[in-house]
Amino acid sequence: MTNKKVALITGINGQDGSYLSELLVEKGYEVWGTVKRNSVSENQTSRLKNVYDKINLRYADMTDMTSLMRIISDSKPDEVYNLAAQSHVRISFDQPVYTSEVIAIGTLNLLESLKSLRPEARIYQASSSEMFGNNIDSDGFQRETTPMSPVSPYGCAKVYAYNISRNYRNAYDMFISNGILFNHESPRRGSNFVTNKVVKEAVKIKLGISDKISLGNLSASRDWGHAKDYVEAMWLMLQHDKADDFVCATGVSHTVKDLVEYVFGKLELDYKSYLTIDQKYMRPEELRSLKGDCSKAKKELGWKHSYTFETMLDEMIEYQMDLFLDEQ
Ligand code: NAP
Ligand code: F7E
Repeated sequence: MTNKKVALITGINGQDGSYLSELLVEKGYEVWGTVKRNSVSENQTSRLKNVYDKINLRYADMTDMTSLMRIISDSKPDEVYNLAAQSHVRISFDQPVYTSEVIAIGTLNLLESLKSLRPEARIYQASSSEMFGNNIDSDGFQRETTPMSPVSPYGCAKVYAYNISRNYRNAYDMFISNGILFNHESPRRGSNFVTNKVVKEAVKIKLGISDKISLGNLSASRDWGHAKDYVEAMWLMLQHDKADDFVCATGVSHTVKDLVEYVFGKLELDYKSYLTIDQKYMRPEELRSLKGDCSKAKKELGWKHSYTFETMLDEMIEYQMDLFLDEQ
């Protein structure tokens, strides 16, 4: 018998899952996580290398309720962090049904499984600023009370997951909190998201490995924070005295053009010599601007971010530079 708290993380090998598992292992939790079957297993757990020997991994898929029931029965979690998703917004236009099955029905599969097998578990639902679409309050911010009108299949599926989580919280008295997280990045960010794509391509140009970068909409703006700060907020939400919904953001917004200028400038490159615009990176409908007000999380959870846009990008640039120099 162990007195350790048990945490179950769906999508443990994603960007956030990897940082969260490190945080929870450090806090003394017994950590379990789901990994989705891929034809190539090499590198699938590369983000987990710091904790690989200390965690319990099981194959499971959000679309396969039996696999979720199995890992819940085996792990008997006190806390569940539902992070699994097809998380790429533009790809959600190419795969709208799959994206909805994983995020919307997948979340319902998980909640139904927990309602039957582990109703006392505290549950974190990974909700997203993409749910707001182009709604902005009159002071220029989005917050917990901002209406939601999503502009992508991903955003629509996340709104369903958000609503069903609130419904299960109220209907069945389950402890379920939504973290409405704005964009958060890190050296572990997938390289087809714009921050890591820009960093990686700029470093390749700097090292003479490449001479161009193609992007889509440069005028969209985002509130970018660091994943390490945001997983701390997930944990705080499940330690709170009541289940609730919280925005996590930095409150500062930059355009994609600002991002490109900063990264290329840091590497002493003029981006105009390398950049082309490619329509294939444009979205059928774009979310134009995000800037979050996280006053509620600050006040009620005592959460605050430590990284800025600049320090987060500096860390990503340094990481990519070291990676490419090691390979050469
Ligand atoms: P990520 O790096 O894309 O990780 C997603 C995880 O979900 C991966 O482990 C992935 O496995 C897994 N997954 C995908 N499809 C699955 C399925 N059908 N069944 C089981 N697992 C599946 O995303 P992230 O940045 O860590 O984000 C974590 C969560 O927060 C996601 O729900 C995302 O939508 C949400 N979110 C992210 C942000 C952000 O800016 N990062 C902001 C707001 C909300 P594979 O790698 O094997 O595909
Ligand atoms: O795009 C523009 C693009 O794909 C950011 C996910 O974690 O955050 C993320 O979604 C902006 C968009 O992130 C390229 O049009 C220009 O305006 O990095 P992104 P996202 O769509 O904001 C939310 C909160 C989530 O929940 C999601 O899971 O950058 N952009 N050119 C580009 N974007 C990409 N990917 N690639 C380009 O070439």
